[in-house]
Amino acid sequence: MVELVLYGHPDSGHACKVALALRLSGLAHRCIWVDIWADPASRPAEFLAASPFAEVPCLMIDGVAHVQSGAILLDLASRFGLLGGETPEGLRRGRELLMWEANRIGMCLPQLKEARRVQGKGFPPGAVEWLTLRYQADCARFAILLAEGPFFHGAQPGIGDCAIWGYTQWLDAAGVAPTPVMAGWLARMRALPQMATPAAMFPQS
Ligand SMILES: N[C@@H](CCC(=O)N[C@@H](CS)C(=O)NCC(=O)O)C(=O)O
Repeated sequence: MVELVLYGHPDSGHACKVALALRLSGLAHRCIWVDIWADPASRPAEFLAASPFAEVPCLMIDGVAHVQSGAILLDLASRFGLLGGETPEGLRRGRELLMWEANRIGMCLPQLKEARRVQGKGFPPGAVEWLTLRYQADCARFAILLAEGPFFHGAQPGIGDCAIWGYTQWLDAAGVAPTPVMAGWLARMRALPQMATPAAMFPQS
């Protein structure tokens, strides 16, 4: 059996993407809480040895470190043939969704959330407005990509749904509102039996 160990933190949407994929996959795994707000040097030595930027998520697969949430999701889908990785078309769909997410909605939402947390401190004038405009454009693209749904991968959620969930779960914290299409998908995601709160995904040990 493959050993899967995920380093993450409940405030990291990137780590939540991978935790959700593991939960949906049904693959046995263990999550290890890493304090992303502490001095990186204080993080566990085995984590620092595995993650080149000392960032989460970092997924150990049989002792081999895997970083960058999108790359990890693609690895899981193709290695285990799940969450879109069952077919070449599903995998292509996953790749397209992940690239869109990383470049667009997964770029502006974490920044908007952070801007609210620090009350704009350190953000140049106009940055929040620019990010908000990008989010508004992303909302229209979200509807095009979801199409008839109910999930981005069709009848069942896949890696694309996990990636897009990562930060859309925190629209309130980012100070933006969901469109009706987005609200419907978020409700379906929340209703998944494998869904959990970020704190339950990464309990502090
Ligand atoms: N592009 C990376 C982003 C990872 C990232 O930014 N991780 C943040 C948490 S969301 C982190 O570990 N920050 C702690 C630090 O930089 O010290 C991915 O997709 O995995």
